Amino acid sequence: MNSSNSILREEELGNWRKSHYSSEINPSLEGRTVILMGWISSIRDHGNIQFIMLRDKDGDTQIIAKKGQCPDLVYEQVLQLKEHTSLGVSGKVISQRKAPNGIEIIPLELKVFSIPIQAPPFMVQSRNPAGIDTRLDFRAIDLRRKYLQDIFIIRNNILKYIRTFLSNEKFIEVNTPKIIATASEGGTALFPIFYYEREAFLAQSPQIYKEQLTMAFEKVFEIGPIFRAEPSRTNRHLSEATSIDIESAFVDYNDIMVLLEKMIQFIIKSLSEDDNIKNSPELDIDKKINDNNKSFPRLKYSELTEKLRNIGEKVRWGDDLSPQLIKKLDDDRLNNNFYFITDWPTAAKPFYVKENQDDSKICESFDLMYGSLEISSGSTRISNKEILIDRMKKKGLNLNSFDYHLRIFSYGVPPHAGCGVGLERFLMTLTKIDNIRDAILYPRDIDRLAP
Ligand code: AMO
Repeated sequence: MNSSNSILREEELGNWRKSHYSSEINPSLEGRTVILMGWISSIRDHGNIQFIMLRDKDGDTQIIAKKGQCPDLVYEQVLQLKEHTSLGVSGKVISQRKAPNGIEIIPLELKVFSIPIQAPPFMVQSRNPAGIDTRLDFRAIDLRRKYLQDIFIIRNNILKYIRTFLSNEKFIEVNTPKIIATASEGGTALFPIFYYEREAFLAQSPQIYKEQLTMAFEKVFEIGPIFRAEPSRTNRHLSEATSIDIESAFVDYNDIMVLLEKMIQFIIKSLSEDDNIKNSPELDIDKKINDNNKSFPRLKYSELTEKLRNIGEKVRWGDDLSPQLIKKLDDDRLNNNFYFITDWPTAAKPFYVKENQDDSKICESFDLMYGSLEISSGSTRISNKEILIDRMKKKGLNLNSFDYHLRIFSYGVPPHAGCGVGLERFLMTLTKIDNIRDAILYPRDIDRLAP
């Protein structure tokens, strides 16, 4: 592509700087000379006129090179340009109703920063350009697609609204260790690592730390990675996911459900009013704005298992409710809707979850669902040391390895409750993504450790 007799050569940035982003140029700048920088997303050759789409982080700008209208050298250079070239353009703004932002640019001088050596293995203009594995192998190029850029801008804004909401609710954001000594969510999904002379693990969840922090800060949240050794290949499991963990003192699981409901409604409303993304074709919230302004249905675990048995499914009390089983319910309240499944069997939940006062077989817990997808789980936690020790023994846990946690419970742990929301799964419910790997920039799963 970069032949020796080419009049295109790669140049340094030097003293060129962008004067505007694409979003900042409009017909009011008619006649002005601007400097734009980005990459070429498409080129169209119409004989003596060349149309180039120059894309930057905000969108496209049309560059129009007409023979005789722009300098001869620039026209000759334009004829040699290729898609994906990293380019700077100094040019004059003219109005053009049909072009993005109502303008186009007549190029006066070009600066080519980087010429592609070969064409990428897929077209970035199309919505489904290649299988997900090929796309992930070239993820940085895949992310040049408008479709994915919209998804990650939506993700960014969801995080912004979560922080705004929780901060308004007087929570503080914390960061807890990701290299830990013991498992909080059961031993099977752990990633062991070497930690100097000892064995350690990548954190499955900040559970133990967020509970401890309620002693001092009362209301905390953390947005960070959780690591799960998930051997299954599904469209909803990652080995490294992002969790929004929330924990509060002096509340129970009912209060956390109300908080989650408010948070999700706040996010949906904020997205629907966000000028940058409210019109994005990737956003899927229209129905949710109408449906979810009321509280989400709450269905007890025992109610659901009974329903399943009534339609002929062989479900025993205590069994997990798989997505396949939930789909069988065919209940309008559950399809494409947020709802809670509450009061799970105590045996099905981790050691820190509080039993129901009247019936120790069930516990003060919930899963937040969207259709058959689990978005979050939460519970009231055990705050009494003796009860916690007793439960840990019943679960067969080694008390010595939890010594650092148990000792805290001698010093006045408040009643507390909380939940963890899987950000990628939540993003899937608000967009049209059907594979969780497109909800995270560089997914990790059993088959993928790079890029
Ligand atoms: P749980 O294990 O249910 O609960 O995880 C909470 C939420 O995190 C998301 N999640 C995942 N997302 C993608 N890939 C995975 N492998 C994965 N694993 C979990 C899900 C899930 O609902 N400590 C408790 C939370 C709490 O009680 O505060 C916990 O970790 O959306």
